[in-house]
Order: sequence, then C-alpha cells, then structure tokens
Amino acid sequence: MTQLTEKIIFAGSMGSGKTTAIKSISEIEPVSTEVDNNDTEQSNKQLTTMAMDFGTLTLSDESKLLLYGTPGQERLSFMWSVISDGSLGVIILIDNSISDPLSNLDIYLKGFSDLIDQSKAVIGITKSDLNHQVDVLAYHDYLKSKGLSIPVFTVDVRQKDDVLILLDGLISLCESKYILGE
Ligand SMILES: Nc1nc2c(ncn2[C@@H]2O[C@H](COP(=O)(O)OP(=O)(O)OP(=O)(O)O)[C@@H](O)[C@H]2O)c(=O)[nH]1
Ligand SMILES: [Mg+2]
Repeated sequence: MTQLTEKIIFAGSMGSGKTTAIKSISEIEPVSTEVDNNDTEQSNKQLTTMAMDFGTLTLSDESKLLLYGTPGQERLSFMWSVISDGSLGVIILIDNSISDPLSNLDIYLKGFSDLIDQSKAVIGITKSDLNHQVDVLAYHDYLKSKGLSIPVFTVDVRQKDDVLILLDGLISLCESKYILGE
C-alpha cells in the first residue's frame, strides 16, 4: 500500500514555540538545528533554530505527516518559501506575551499569503498564560478587518493535545477543500 505523505509547516517568530510544538507530537526524535542564540534583541532564550526542525507523525496506514519548523529569526525569512514549497498548509504560532502580537501576526500574514489565500492556514496563539496581551476575539476582529477568515486557537504547544487541535483544524480545512474539489 502506498502511504500518502503530506508536509505541514510550523511558522512564527523566535520563541513562539515551533520547535516545542514539533517535539510535542513527533513520533521520531525530531531533527533540530538549534544553535546558541546571538539574537537576544528578538528573544532572550538560550537556543534558536538555525535552519529548520523536522519530525513525523503517522495518522494511519495510508497517511503520514512530515512536520517542518521554520527558523524564527527575521534575517532567516528567506527560508520560509524554501521550506514551505509543496506543503499542505501552515500553522502560524504567535507569542501572545510579546508587546505587539498583532503586528507580529502581520509579518506572517504577508509571508505566507499564498497558503492563506488558498485557506491552508491556522493560527495558534501561544504563551497567553505568561502575559495575556490580546484577547482571541481581537485576533478575529483584526483578521476580519483585513478581509481574512483564518481559524484561531489558543494553545500551549508544550501539550501534545493542543498541537493536535491545531493539526486537526488545518487538516479539516484542507480536506473540505478536496471535497469541494477546489
Ligand atoms: N509559559 C509558556 N511557555 C511556553 C508556551 N509555549 C511554549 N513555551 C515555551 O517557550 C519556549 C519556546 O521555544 P521554542 O519552541 O524553541 O521556540 P521556537 O519558535 O522554535 O523559536 P526559534 O527557533 O528561536 O524561532 C520553550 O521554552 C517552551 O517550553 C506556553 O504556552 N506557555
Ligand atoms: Mg526553534
């Protein structure tokens, strides 16, 4: 039996939780390219992803997900299109504890506009327990003001079930597109 493999992308700024999310759900020890963080202006964490993260998740005998995480440092944004080429969709993680998470979201709305235009994107709001900057309804209003309808979930990506909710949301979107024959 041939197994269908689909590529899913995790995007978002430094510290939004891409590496953590993939670690939470991958069935293999994730391949990670973390190095010491020299970009402490963007985030003060110790390590940062230099090239990408990679993990896998088998859904059934017929289907397997390849999970890719992009680097969060803005100077590495050229990697986004390289990594997301041919993907099923993107999970955008936004750190809700930073000072202006909606401006941060804007960077990813622009960077992943191709997938967003095809309704192949969901948004995960992370770290709301640390410093609750913006209510989830404000995200909906912000997206609406830009004429966008993207599912938004509040998550803690350290929890496997929360990451699975994001995946489920993305796959449901993509499946409904197949069913509608788009
Ligand atoms: N308190 C809290 N911590 C979180 C939450 N989600 C993730 N974290 C922590 O935040 C950090 C996120 O770090 P990473 O997963 O390395 O972030 P990243 O997006 O891969 O960052 P770069 O590779 O630098 O772009 C980890 O230490 C997580 O344990 C959350 O919802 N609440
Ligand atoms: Mg990382």
